[in-house]
Amino acid sequence: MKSSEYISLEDTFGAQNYKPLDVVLERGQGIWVWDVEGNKYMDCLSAYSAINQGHCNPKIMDALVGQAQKLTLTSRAFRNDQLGPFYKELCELTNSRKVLLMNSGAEAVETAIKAVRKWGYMVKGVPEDRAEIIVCRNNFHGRTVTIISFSTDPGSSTGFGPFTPGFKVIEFGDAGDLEAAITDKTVAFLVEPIQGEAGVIIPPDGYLRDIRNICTDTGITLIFDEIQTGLGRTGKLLAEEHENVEADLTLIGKALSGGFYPVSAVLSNAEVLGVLKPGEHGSTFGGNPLACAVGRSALKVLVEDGLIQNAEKMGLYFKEELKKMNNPNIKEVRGRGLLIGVEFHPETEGARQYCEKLKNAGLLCKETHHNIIRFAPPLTITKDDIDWALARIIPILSK
Ligand code: IF1
Repeated sequence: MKSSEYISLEDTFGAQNYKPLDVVLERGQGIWVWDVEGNKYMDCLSAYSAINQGHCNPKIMDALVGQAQKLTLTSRAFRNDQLGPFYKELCELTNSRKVLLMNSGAEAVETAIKAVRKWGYMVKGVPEDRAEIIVCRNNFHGRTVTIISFSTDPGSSTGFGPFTPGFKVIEFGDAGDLEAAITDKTVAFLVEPIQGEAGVIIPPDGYLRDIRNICTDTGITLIFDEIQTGLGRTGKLLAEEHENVEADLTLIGKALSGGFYPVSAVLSNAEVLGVLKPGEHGSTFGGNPLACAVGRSALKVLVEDGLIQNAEKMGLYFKEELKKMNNPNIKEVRGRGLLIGVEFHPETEGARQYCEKLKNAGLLCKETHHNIIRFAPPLTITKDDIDWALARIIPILSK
């Protein structure tokens, strides 16, 4: 079948909750993907940072296939021989004390919300059903009803009410705003260390440290959503390391499986996860042996293949070269590691059109809003690959 036939099948039988670029992919390896006509593209999105280890990473694939032939799912009614070792490796790597495994990123966020609410009632003494969680304007944490209840993007929430109460929105990057919003009912502050969907928004230097101090001083839990920024993407294992801070709860997902399988985790440094008792939370697939085997391998690849350091080095090179473009329509090039945003002045409205042109030149990326392009290739990318990308990006984005 041709691309057009696959596209027509999708459009005929599928819900239209996406507007993808018209490229039908059938194969991937490392930073490259191929469409059904055999055209080759560099993937500069990495499935929104789930493919940090590169497409079909052979070591993770071996772990997946090996485990699939042994045992895939036990449910948590029984124990399995992959769970304990995965917990231990995750805790040691991230300096955490407790882990709770789920599947999607949104489920990790939901888990954190439940845990900090219960912690608020049991440990902090907040009156039952009155807990408040502070979040930031332009946040993106997922698609469930509770999570979109505190989205400030009308496109994500309009028409899906009634919403879950108990959230307060403040400005991102302004520690004073956090301080002013905290009350005796506040149980947590949930924030992305770099806002991804909002357009790779990097907070001012010192912000992560300031909010850490405020949360400590006021006795509220700090939750970092590192589902997109974590696992090497920004040149550190976790983006919180850029300011040497540790959240009380850290949420990871996406690249925790290298894109083979949905695996997410709530990492806890404090007592928060301790409030959950048997029967109070769970998931059929969360913590299954296949997910654990894949997750163990995905972490091992990140560390042993030096992908975190590579992201730092290659990201810096990529960003500095992009900054040399002198197109007056470009407002800013910014990024940390291999999470890079190119923002055009809002009136240009051209981000999607650039993505179409880049696709035709053999490079896949995705706009966020109408005026920002995000470049986030797999962390396995080399300098030669980046030069290949720049040779296509610069002529297209320069006009
Ligand atoms: C889609 C965006 C990226 C996330 C953060 C939680 C989740 C995400 C910081 C939920 C998910 C994905 C979802 C995906 C698009 C994508 C995205 F553009 F929408 F914002 F990456 F930038 N926290 N982000 O970024 O994780 O439940 O999806 O596993 O199509 O909705 P999930």
